[in-house]
Amino acid sequence: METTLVILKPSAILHGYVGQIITRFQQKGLVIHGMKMMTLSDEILSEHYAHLADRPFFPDLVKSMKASPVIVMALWGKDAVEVVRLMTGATNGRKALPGTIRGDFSVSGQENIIHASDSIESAEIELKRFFKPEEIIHYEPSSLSYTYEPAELL
Ligand code: IDP
Ligand code: MG
Repeated sequence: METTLVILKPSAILHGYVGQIITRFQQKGLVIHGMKMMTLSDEILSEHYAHLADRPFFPDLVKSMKASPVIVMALWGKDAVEVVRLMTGATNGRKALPGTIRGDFSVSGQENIIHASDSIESAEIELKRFFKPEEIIHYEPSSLSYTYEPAELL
């Protein structure tokens, strides 16, 4: 099993899409192990988007991530990192396939509704960036045997 980080960005919060997005993750079978609302600082955003610091849109991106509080989530499940990235869709909402979260809720390259960790390594780093250890609470719902086949639970 893996845990991945999702951020519901201001474009999700300000449009009122929070419930619909969380519902998608839950109906897929992902388990919420952590969730909180927070305001992002320049410091945490510079760290989180360090790979984009020299891009011309970086100041706009930081401003957009501070337009409202965000909701950060730790989602747990089999291959959770890959599953959530597939559900997220391509970065640009106009290119993201219908059926994905970005494909269904965004027509923008920047205002693309959610962040999702792009690898197991990134997920580990990003979960530590946004959550204190005690804010991630591991539990296994009793429905797990209806979510996965027995071999997948090993
Ligand atoms: P990802 O969110 O799909 O992993 P990244 O390349 O890591 O994509 O970019 C992080 C975020 O920066 C994107 O989700 C989007 O909000 C923003 N971004 C990326 N490329 C562009 C762009 O070309 N114009 C405007 N914003 C962008
Ligand atoms: Mg990324």
